[in-house]
Amino acid sequence: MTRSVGLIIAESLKAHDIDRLFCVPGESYLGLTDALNDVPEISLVVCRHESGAGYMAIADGLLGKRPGACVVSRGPGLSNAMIALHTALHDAVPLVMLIGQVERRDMGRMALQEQDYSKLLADISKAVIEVNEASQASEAIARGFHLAISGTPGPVAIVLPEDLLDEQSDLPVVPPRAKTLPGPLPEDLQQLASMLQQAKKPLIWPGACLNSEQALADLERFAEVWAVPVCCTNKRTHQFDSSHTHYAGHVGIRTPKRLLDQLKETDLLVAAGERLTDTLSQYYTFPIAPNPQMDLVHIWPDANEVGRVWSPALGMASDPHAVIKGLLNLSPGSPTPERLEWIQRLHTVQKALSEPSWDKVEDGLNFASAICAIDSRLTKDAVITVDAGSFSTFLYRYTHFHRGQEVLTSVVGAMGAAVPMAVAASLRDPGRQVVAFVGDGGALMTGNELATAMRYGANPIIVIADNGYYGSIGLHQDTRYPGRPFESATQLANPDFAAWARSFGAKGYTISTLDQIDQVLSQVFTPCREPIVVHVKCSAHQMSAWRQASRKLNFTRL
Ligand SMILES: Cc1ncc(C[n+]2csc(CCOP(=O)(O)OP(=O)(O)O)c2C)c(N)n1
Repeated sequence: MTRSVGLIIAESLKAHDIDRLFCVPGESYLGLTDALNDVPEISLVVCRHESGAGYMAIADGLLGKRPGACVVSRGPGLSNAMIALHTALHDAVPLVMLIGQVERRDMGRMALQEQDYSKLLADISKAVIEVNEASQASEAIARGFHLAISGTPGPVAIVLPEDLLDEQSDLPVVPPRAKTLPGPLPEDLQQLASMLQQAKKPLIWPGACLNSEQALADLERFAEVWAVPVCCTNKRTHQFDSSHTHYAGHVGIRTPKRLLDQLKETDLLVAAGERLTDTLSQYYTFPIAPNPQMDLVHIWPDANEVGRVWSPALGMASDPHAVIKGLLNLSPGSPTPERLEWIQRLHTVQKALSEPSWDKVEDGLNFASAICAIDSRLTKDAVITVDAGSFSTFLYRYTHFHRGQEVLTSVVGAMGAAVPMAVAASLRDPGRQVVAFVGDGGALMTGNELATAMRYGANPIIVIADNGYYGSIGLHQDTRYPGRPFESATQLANPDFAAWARSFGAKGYTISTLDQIDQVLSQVFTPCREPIVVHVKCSAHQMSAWRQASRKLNFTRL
């Protein structure tokens, strides 16, 4: 049947399980927005900023266990959306971003908002697919989705010239291409099994590429059967249940020394679908790059990544779930008493660090008090979205995460992810509890997506930790230049966030004192149709769960 390329693209997205497309509209892809009227299976979610659309697509993809998709306009639209490409690339999250382009006859003339995407996105995407032939439109979508999930997952850009979308074609929709999973070599699996049997203090770090429910259930069984403790790696705190006896704590950007000193005794570190990175490896010291101080086994589904920074004792270019399943079919032998003591010791140390104790501070709430009260109200299947900032240290320290929960964030630390991700999560599963945690800085970067929540009936709870500063950066300055002022670069003037929320039609509450916490939270954590914003007036002195500022700050709120 002859129809427009715009319609062929929409049908191709549907064939790839896309039922929700996040966008800010643009004149460069009118042929697609018009065609979507004829594909009712895809809902268009119109956002207030392209970064919001990109973050929502990332969250929707993670929850749907397939790439999320968004569409943005040429030049300026794409420029606003690039933060999502950056996060997807670093976090190894599949994402398909469609981008409008000028008409083909004008290319190279610097026509309105024209940009050469192959150059611009060369270092921030896995591939840029430029569609210049109607006959290749559907094939381009199939290739884009396949590339996004293959090897190291990541973002793919598909560029659609404006005039192409109105061209007619009778070509059929190209069906999705199956994911090809690399499996472990039998001899590598045997070697890993014998390393695990001989190790005195093995440790597992799961990561981005171990994310299906089944994979995480198998990881738990593997930990038990093979007697191996498991850490949650930087911000991926839902991958292993914190109450499990084999849970060995959260290793992230600032891992407390008490835990780190214990973990460093490991003689066999298995990074299972974890890229490692500078932040997780404590800036290349644990494991030491390039030659680790322990036996390192690096499992990642792309041979280019294994051995790129570290020289592992065993590198496996394999799907980590396939490795775990393979090990579950092999015999672990009996664990030694030393090994059992190791598991128990790590669990005890991490547990002590998450005990609900904190210092009282003068200039506002210690955010720990709010976090501990919220923790007991989080459901076992809550979606928790987290922005970048020091406030998140309280969440990662004091929350007792469960495996059925889902933590969504920009692991690489791009601000502005939490609110849009929470909106997307709430749309994906309206009955599920969705709670966003964001600082006062991040809240006003993408908090305008509250309007998107209102328009589409999403109802996340958004907790804003207002310490009056870009606190994380203030603390960095304080560490680098102790005693020197950092207010000029980091202090913020904030609105009344509860009133701000109400101006959108959402509900808004404020917590300023300890005795307001329970009273407010009991209203917040009851079923509600609207989004809810909880404005927590926090201490600036206690910006982090692990340390206070080295000197008295300007406590006057601007
Ligand atoms: C988009 C973006 N811009 C800048 C930064 C650098 N940065 C990291 S944390 C931070 C401050 C966050 O402030 P806020 O949201 O108020 O949280 P707080 O650290 O005060 O808890 C900044 C500016 C970043 N990570 N991402």
